[in-house]
Amino acid sequence: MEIMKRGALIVLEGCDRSGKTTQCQKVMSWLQQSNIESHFMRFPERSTTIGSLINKYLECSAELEDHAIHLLFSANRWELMPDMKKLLCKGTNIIVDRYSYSGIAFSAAKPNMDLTWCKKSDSGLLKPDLVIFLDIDPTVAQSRGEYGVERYENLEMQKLVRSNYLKLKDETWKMLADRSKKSRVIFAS
Ligand code: FDM
Repeated sequence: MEIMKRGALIVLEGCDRSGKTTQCQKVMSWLQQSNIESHFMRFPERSTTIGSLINKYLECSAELEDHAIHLLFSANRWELMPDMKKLLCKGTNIIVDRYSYSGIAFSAAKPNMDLTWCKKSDSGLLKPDLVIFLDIDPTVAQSRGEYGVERYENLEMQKLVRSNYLKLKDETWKMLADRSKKSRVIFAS
């Protein structure tokens, strides 16, 4: 009997414009070139009904109470859990651009939002095997292209988000510091 090895759940986290999407693409292309079964996901996943409401909120075309939008971000992860479980069980690795840490770090950066409360709705989600945090000085991120288009892209918010991430990190996180003011290449082929 062939025993199927479970896939790995690898999460990339960081402030806005920290380079997560670029690095996810590099990891994905390396995995594909190496014939390692892998799937890319991102949160929020804006294509679902919940995701489209989140998208409107981020684009500032809808207003939602802070706890309500927090719970929608969380629900967006829960609705994708069955698909993620299936992929992992058949041995596919999943590379995820943002996960529950974004949910907590961003919501808890708002006034009157409590970090402990923000953790609760994600309790029980699949636990990542690896979290890679791309650390960037928020003032450097601010100088990157298209900054300021969406709701949370302002310096005050991003500084609070970064400090929340630092509260959430544990010894298992891989911290990658930004060493250049330009885009970094950490997974160059
Ligand atoms: N964001 C993302 C949250 O506030 N909560 C969440 O749970 C998640 C997953 O949405 F500003 C925020 C973080 C960021 C925005 O932007 C999504 P990108 O460019 O799609 O990562």
